[in-house]
Amino acid sequence: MVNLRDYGLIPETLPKDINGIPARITAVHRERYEIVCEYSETFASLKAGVYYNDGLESFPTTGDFVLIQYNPSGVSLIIKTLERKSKFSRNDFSGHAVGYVKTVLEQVVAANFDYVFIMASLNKDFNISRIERYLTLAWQSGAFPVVVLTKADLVDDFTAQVGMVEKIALGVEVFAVSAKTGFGIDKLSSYLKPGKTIVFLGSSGVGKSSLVNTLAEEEIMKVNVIREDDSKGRHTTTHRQLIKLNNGVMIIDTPGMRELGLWDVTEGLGETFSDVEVFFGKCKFSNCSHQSEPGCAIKVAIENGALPLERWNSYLKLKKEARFCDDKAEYLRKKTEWGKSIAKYSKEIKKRGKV
Ligand SMILES: Nc1nc2c(ncn2[C@@H]2O[C@H](COP(=O)(O)OP(=O)(O)OP(=O)(O)O)[C@@H](O)[C@H]2O)c(=O)[nH]1
Ligand SMILES: [Mg+2]
Repeated sequence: MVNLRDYGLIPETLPKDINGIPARITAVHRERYEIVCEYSETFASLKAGVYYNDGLESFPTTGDFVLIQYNPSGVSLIIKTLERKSKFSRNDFSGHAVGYVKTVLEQVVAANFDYVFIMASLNKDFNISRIERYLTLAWQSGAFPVVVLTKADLVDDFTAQVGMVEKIALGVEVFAVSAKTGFGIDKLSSYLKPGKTIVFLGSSGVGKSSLVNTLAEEEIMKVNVIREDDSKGRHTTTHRQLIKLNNGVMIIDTPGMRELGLWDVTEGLGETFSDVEVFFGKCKFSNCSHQSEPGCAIKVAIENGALPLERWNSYLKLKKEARFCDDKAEYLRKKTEWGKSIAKYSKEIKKRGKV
């Protein structure tokens, strides 16, 4: 028997009078879900009437807790997605998603994690604004970010890079590690606690799966042996997978994302850029646009070095994107509502015609 507490479930938080039994999603395939429940690790599919017809239930994702009707001799049936304590969600503007407003606009890609390990490689593609972007996403998710700089064995001195990240990752711990030599891994121990779930985020090739294997002390995840100056072997991990290590910690390994755009980061911005936002409200004019007005606190802070210009530019860039996301989401919501009312109206017309 599996105890789902070991998988992070707090049974006391389950809704009262539930149908079915709880389970956790460990991977999502096209139509099949890998799950773990008290009886076994098994497969499940969605109950169509719940997920497709009325469209009110949010589609499960890796890390989700769900309720299932257990089938001991075949595929179980997922009947409900339980409330999430944290999530990464992407706004889906492709128009491919089906369902009503809630599901059209939100594609949840991982759920119920405690920490986000933002991973970037020390030896190349070291990019501060990408880390800022990940930090914003992480704060937005409801979990706690940690920055893990990888491949420490390939650089002689990483103190400058760690310092640069520490400057922008306010209130967040920054570690340099090597999955190859084991350097720095012991420093992560305060996050590697039984029952906790950590999601690994970062570009392809930074060493997410390698770190899983080092922590697991076995080859759980496939890692391609690539030449360091070669881009071959990228996108080795192809789907998100929740792995439970022997020490009880769970990791959601993710494929490196090519695009990090179009996530709604409105809330996460305030936390990531708290050093920028302290200057707000200090301008001479309360409606200052921080462009050329006299007495602009931002302008002064940039001039006297209190606010680095790059930091201000990053803030503006992400803010613009968040606003675009908000507008677009609102636009699509209205459009969907409008579509629905048209459909209702034409149904009524047809009905009247029949009478
Ligand atoms: N030298 C060195 N190489 C590493 C380290 N960690 C990972 N690598 C190498 O980097 C390459 C990519 O590692 P992966 O673990 O597959 O990277 P990933 O982030 O999981 O990549 P995707 O699955 O494509 O998103 C492999 O060739 C690893 O051997 C490290 O700490 N030191
Ligand atoms: Mg991988």
